[in-house]
Amino acid sequence: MSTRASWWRRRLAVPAEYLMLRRTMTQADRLSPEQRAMLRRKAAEVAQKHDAAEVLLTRDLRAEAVHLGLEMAKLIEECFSALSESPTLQGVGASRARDDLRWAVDRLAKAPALDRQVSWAQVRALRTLLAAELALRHRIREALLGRPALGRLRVQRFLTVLAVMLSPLAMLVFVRRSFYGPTARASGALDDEYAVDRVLDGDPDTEWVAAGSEEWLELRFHKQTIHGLRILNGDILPDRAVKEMHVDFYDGNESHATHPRAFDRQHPAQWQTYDVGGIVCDRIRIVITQHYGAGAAIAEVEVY
Ligand SMILES: [Ca+2]
Repeated sequence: MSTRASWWRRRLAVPAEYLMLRRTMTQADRLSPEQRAMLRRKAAEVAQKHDAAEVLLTRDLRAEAVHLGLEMAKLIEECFSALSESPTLQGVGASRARDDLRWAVDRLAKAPALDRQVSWAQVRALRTLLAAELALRHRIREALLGRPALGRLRVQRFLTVLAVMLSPLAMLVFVRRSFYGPTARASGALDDEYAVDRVLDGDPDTEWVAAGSEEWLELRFHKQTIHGLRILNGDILPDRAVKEMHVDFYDGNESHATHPRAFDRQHPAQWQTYDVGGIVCDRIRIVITQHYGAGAAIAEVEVY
């Protein structure tokens, strides 16, 4: 009888942790603000090296791309070591991605220094390494959230589960967003309350607030045909909103940029719509070229 009870307890532990985030919060409390800031810097550096390695690969600069990939993997391992007790990094998906990462590092450890000597097998290993990083990125980001941000995430998950239980349509939307929906990242954020995922929560009263003056925000998703983009300017903080921006639509490394557009300063904030008429795309970057007041802010981004 006790075996049966413990079996069910183990089966329920994963969904219970997903909803309640108890262990995640306990682990978050063990990080000092300095440790969290240092690990966030490393995570930002990981994303930066990933992007740079992709650019180098498109120019066939294989050796330097491998070099950056290995540096990126080293930083990921450092983040993993510091966050190994976090439940978000203990699941099957995280474990598989980390195995892929180590497999790729083994194959790249002795990669030659000249581009022409880097084999296609090593290029494939580098692509595996980059894919593993993408799979780990949001997990590491979640493990680095502080208690207030985790509290908001818990409320968001409760509301999502409630909506799914009440509506088959909501379930379809949830499944589609889980597997095909965008994830967001940005050059920086003012703090946890104004993190970049605020642009995808469907709530016009929450927003991403940029940390500095020259900022960008990027959405990544499975390659698909999109018809346009809607962006709602920020209006929560009195001195933070976008004044001018342009949007780059990417398919792999091919990009199509829009002309700069201006936002009027309005309260409530206005939407800008970009109709692109059906293009294949896997990444959209919003580049802020001017802002009102102390910096930029965006409340919502919708891809259609
Ligand atoms: Ca929002």
